[in-house]
Amino acid sequence: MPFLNKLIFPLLLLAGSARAQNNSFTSISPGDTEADIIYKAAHVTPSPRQLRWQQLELTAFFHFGVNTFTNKEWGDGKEDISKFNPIELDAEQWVKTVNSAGIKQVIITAKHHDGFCLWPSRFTEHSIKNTPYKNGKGDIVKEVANACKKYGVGFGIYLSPWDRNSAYYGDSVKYNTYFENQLTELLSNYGKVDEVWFDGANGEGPNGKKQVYDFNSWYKLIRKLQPQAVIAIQGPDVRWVGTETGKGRLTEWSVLPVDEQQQKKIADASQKDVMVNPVVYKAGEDLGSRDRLKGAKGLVWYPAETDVSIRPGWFYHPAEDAKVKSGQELLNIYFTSVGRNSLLLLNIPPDTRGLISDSDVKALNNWAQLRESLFKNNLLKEFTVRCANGINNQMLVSDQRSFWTTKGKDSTAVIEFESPAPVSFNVLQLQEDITKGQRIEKFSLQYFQDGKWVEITSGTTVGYKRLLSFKPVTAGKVRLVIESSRFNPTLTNVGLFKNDITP
Ligand code: FUL
Repeated sequence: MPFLNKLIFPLLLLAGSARAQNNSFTSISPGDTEADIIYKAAHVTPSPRQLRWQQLELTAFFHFGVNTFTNKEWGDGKEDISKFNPIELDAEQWVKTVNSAGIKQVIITAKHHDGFCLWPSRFTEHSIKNTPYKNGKGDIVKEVANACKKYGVGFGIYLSPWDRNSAYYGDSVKYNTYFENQLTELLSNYGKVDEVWFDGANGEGPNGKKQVYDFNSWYKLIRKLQPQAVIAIQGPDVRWVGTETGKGRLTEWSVLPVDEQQQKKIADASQKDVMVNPVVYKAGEDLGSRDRLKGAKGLVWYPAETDVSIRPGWFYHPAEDAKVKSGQELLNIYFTSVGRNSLLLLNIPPDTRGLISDSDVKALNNWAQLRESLFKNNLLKEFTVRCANGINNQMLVSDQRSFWTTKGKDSTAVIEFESPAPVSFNVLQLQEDITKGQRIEKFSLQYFQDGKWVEITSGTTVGYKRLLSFKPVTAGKVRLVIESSRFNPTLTNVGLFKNDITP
């Protein structure tokens, strides 16, 4: 408990003001029964900043820096920064390109592990101010922030705590002050910041020493200067899904035991080496099911983010031009990230010119077209909806911004959909109303054939969005069976879609 006190409770205090207005945290008392815990879990909801973030669905990373010019993934901080000169740099091209593919927020690597700053920081010489770029007068953080403002796109910063250049690194007090100064510059000089992304990697500095980070002070500073910003990964608002494959868990809860927010736990699980074997999740692996919640000291809304690069590396490497993920591969990733109750953070690294290269632009456009054609027509719109214990049944297949739920205390339901003519479909989309919490634990989709109901597909969690694809089925009568839920289930939408190219 003292250990927990030290690491968790400062975090909770920071979330305090937000918690007064919402229910993103609940404590568990020693006397709470299993049923009490599940009731509490069903009523934990996102904070306003988390809700906005989850509704974005898609965000982008721009990994760009001195590594782009040295062709490295992790720089060691000794790079010759006179090589940094992206003479055609056009941040508007970056932002427009990703935004036209449906991405609503971007994050720029203001400083990666090598310590090089893309803005003219007053606190180091290892920055853009000492490069040939715009004769030392450039500021790429500002260029990206301005482009975001112009196109109405959210703006976020990645500031690596691990800094392989700073002489202060490893001298905890000095480095923490240095970091806080840099963070203050970024949070004060570029307008609204919507996300701050702290990486979990924590290696050695130039003197071989390891740094003890003062995350709690940094969180306080962010809450003070940019209260709307979510703090991701080494932070209290957004959790790393735990793999960079683009494939999240089949069962993904946003309500977790509070110790999943422990700074040490996050750091221990993060990347230790530049090359890692990808974590591949098996069915049944999850962080928030009933068994996992037993013994929790508190429950917290802590949604997952799936980060993956459009290329094998995070930074641009010419040798990877032919290895850009195709629109179809990105669609598969959309299903295994957004479609598994996680936000997708897709990295698109600009090249040495300072532009997103043609191959990446093509793949992004193609991905957007595939999503657009797949999701444009919800076939259930023509169906009538029946559910004996349901409230707002017909709303499920309309564009209305409301939610469906069950009467009384019913935690199960059978929702039937019927149309005069059979239709063919191969994708199911479900969305819970997460402003009420995450509740559905088990569901199945069935169709009526030869006098009986036949299962098409089934799943566990839904959350913000669940997508399932299957072999095409043709039917005029289908039903969604909610087999188990933590409290009255809610849904904002049920969709059936047909695509000729199935993931
Ligand atoms: C990792 C870093 O080490 C990678 O270089 C990259 O920035 C990725 C998003 O996070 O932990």
